[in-house]
Amino acid sequence: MERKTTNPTLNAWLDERIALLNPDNIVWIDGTEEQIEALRAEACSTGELEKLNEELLPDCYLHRTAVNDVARVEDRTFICTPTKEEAGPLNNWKDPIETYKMLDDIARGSYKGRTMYIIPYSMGPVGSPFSKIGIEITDSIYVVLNMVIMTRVGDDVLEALGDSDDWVRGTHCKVDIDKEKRYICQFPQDNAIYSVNSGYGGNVLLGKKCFALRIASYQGMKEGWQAEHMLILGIENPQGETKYICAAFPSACGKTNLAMLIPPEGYKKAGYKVWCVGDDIAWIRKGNDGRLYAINPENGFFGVAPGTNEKSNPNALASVKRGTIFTNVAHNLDNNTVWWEGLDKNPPTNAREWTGKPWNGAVDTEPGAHPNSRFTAPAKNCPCISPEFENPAGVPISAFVFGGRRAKLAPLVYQSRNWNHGVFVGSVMASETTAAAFGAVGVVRRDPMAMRPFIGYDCGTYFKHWIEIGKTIDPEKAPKIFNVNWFRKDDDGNFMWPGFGDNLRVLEWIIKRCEGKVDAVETPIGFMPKPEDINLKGIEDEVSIDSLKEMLSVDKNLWAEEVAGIEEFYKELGDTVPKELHDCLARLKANIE
Ligand code: OXD
Ligand code: MN
Repeated sequence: MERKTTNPTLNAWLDERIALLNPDNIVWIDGTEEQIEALRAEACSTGELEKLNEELLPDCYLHRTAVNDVARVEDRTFICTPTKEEAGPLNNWKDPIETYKMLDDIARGSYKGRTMYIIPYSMGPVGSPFSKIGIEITDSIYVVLNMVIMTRVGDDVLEALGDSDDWVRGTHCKVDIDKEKRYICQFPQDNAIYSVNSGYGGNVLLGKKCFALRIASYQGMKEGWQAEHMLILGIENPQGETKYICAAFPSACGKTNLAMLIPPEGYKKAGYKVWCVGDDIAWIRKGNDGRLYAINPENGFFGVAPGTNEKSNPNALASVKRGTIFTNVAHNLDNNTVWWEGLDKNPPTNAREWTGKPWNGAVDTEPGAHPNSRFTAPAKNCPCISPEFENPAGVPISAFVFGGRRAKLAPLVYQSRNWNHGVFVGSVMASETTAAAFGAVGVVRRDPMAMRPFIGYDCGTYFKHWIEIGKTIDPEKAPKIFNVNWFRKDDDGNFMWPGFGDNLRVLEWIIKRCEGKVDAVETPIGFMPKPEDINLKGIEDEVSIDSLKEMLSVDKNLWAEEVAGIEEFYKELGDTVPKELHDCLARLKANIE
């Protein structure tokens, strides 16, 4: 093998991997346009990618995964810690020694007849104090091309790494895409990830969920920082001052839409702007001034295509117009472009659906795009990408926002009383499931900080880490913590809040609270806006003041049920849930009685 580095741990690991996997060829990915273009051409020649219309979608490609391999697989995802307790009750656990052996047995010789690609990548701008380096080996060009969009790839990463041992070992082997032998395993103590028998994004782009959340959350706990499943957005007021918010939502709550929000007309006219720093993951640490700062460790968006349209997210739509890889969407054969449900009302009539079968776009047929079909788009394409996107120091965080999909219970917005109470609010986050995910519809799934599938260690210990972080920040400088619910429904089952760009009306109240510019009402669950402090100008026809009052009400009976649900959840999490959170629960219980 060509040695590209003197790094002893990297070279030893590669030697060992090569001996095990037995590739025909080995290619170091340097991220140069020349190399990437050659890989695209190769993938097109084998059918792994299809080149789309160069005029309408320059540098864009279509990929189809195996039909059994279309989403993250939580039941096949394991945290491999020395003891089961370290992984905690929410994670699937496997013994690390046995699991390495099992995975090696599955992967052994599987690169025979294939090429091993070695991808040096940085999560975060190369050289930023926030950033971390990973090496992923893979036998998939699709993975290489996605990683090149989603992370920073190239020789400068190897240079930044030097001879350090602080890098994440990532092994990806397609093997046979056998769903019975599919495993996505994280070894937090070893900085290692091992993924076999999948070719789908979240399972194989190891920088994303596996590293930037599961491994990084563990690193953060050990090293005093945080890796969170949060978007980061900046709100610039007419005076040109920008405040940053980090927000966590479970899947199917419109996170990417919020991250790229377009201000309502009135706000636009007044001079408000919204800037996207990140749509999925935030790495957070204390800056020299004692405030918390966040970076987006990613370099692109791996977004859900269906439902993305001119109204829901024009910025995302603009982002996928060039240099994008589409996965499992419908292929319009008339003009060699792509389509998905919810893009517009004109499905192509001469098309292939996501599996590649002929499709005529009739509404009563199967969907054209898979519900979890995706786009992989460079962040720099986004019209509202923040000027601070590449800032190695990150952006200062004014507020953390938690949210979920609750038809009745949670008000439009409330603020926690203090940091610990905010951690409590995040810890009990829950969302009613939608058709797209997790079996039954409308069931409340607890998803603490939207991190349920992504905490690389014990959940109660993760809460404790949040509490500890709070102890190190001056309360004056700590981000304020809020909860929002865009999904409240009236008794007829209609959504009460218009959502999308109008969510800025709620974020405006949040920012004003952070600046001490607006009062609030204390309620049993926390601080709530006075209805007149949420700006309804321009949407008076859609949202009456009475409706707003309803959205800001606390139904004590429902909250009593919620308390029972939280008690049950904390019991499931066991005795690592910190006392501070039990105290918050006791206070909530007393308040609503
Ligand atoms: C994602 C997810 O793909 O959270 O970002 O599922
Ligand atoms: Mn996500």
